[in-house]
Amino acid sequence: MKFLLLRPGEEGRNTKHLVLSPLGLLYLGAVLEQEGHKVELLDYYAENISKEQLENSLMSSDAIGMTVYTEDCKPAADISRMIKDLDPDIPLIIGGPHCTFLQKRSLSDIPDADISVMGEGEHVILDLAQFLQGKKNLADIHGIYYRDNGSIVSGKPIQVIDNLDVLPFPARHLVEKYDYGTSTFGYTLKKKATSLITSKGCPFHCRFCTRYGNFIKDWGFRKRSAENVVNEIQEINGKYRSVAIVDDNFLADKKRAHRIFDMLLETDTNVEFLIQGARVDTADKELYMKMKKAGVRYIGFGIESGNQDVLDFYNKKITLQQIRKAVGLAREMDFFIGASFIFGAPIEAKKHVENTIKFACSLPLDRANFVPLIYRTGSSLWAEAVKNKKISPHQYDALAVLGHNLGNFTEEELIEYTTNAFKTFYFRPNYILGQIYRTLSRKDYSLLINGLKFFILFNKAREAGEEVIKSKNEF
Ligand code: B12
Repeated sequence: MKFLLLRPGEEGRNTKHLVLSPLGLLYLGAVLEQEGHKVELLDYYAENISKEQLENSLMSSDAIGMTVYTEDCKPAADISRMIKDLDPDIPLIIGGPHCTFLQKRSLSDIPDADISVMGEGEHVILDLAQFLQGKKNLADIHGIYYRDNGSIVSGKPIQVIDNLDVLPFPARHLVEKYDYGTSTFGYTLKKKATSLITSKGCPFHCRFCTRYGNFIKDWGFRKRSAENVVNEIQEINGKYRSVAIVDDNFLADKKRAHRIFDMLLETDTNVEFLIQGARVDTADKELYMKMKKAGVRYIGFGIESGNQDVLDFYNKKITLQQIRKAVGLAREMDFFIGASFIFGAPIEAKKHVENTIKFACSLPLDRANFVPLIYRTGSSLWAEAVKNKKISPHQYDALAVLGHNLGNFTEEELIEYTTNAFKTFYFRPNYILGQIYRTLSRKDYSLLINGLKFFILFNKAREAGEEVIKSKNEF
């Protein structure tokens, strides 16, 4: 069979934030090819795909697999409609975060899809290939919803993949035609860039985080072995200059992290690493020095607040002291340091917001991202608010504002605080001089260019009175 894998996105999608390779689809491509199926991948994030181009690929395909982010529900539904207009009988399977978080509802959100897969797709897509060849019944397949005589029914319960080392490495050749890793304002990865995942889940339970572990039994914190990870890095060494490690919590198991970098230092790997999800409580000098030598260039911390009571409210289990130590160590290693902060916890008053801005400015950060708290499906805050009838169970997300009885600030105040935070953090002379020095010392002018782009866009948006901040998730 031939599978056409798609990552939908609206036109110009790739200008909104950093775009990394569609790793989820690359794993599906790998297991399908391993089973002897043909695979093609089209990524609307990486190129503007015409209807003719889609039709052309459809003609030689037996089934479609589409990854869906909640943010991209609309383009996903539009492209699904186009597919069914072009070929009403072609099976259309959806999967990815939106399907895993929204489950049954995902088939209503994407009315032209036939089957929705929750959780990991590697084993399920092979079962679905069997079904499409008449060798298996949908009712016997785990982790799916499908249409049956006009109603939406489920297959067997979701299963997770216990031993991640059994999975083949992602089929990166399917996206060799594309370029990834360019960031609009933040840190741009040296080309060619790819992404890599070494673990699934996170052992912590931050209350704002939309964790699959909150509602998928056994999702837990599962890790690939250090050997398996290093083998994959060696396989891509020479083909890719940079790798974004997209784990939710890559350094959670420090022993494994030490082993990975020890092994990398024994090889002649020449790759630059970007670590997205790092917790401050995993910072230690010996580990960071190994990371530096092995090619780590960027580290991103979830700092969230400059108030200990807010960190405790979020069950973040870190201290302000630990934050200072970790960011200080990362600066010592001359890593490019990004951090994200949240405003709007229901215990927060204006004083808390001011403390967080002051705290962010007191840290030697290269990029700070300030976002309003959003109660999103999959987070324990959202589940509690539903239980307390503050949010309807059908509402995917809700801003933490007074109007929703979810916070102490109005939407206008939240937007004013976050906009002001960006201005206060980025429009500091010592910050600007620091970035110019770092740009010159690193001879990496993309930082300055991105910084200038940010200033211009920030001012333009402010003059136009537009929101510059809404959900910008940028490294
Ligand atoms: C890397 C990453 C980013 C990067 C790059 C994004 C990119 N598009 O290139 C950056 C930082 C830019 C980013 C931005 C954002 N992100 Co993000 N991101 C991730 C992260 C950490 C890893 C994604 C990944 O590669 N996972 C590894 C692969 C193997 O898993 P996977 O993609 O889920 O695929 C598996 C299954 O889902 C399934 N599957 C997937 N597709 C399909 C298709 C079919 C047909 C089948 C059968 C199965 C299937 O099988 C795959 C293999 O097991 C995830 C969290 C996570 N751990 O997954 C969050 C996550 C995907 N991001 C999320 C969000 C909300 C965002 C933002 C909207 C945040 C914001 N407010 O701005 C933005 C914009 C998102 C966008 N549209 O791109 C949410 C999505 C929630 C949702 N309901 O859609 C996640 C899940 C985080 C979370 N816990 O909530 N993100």
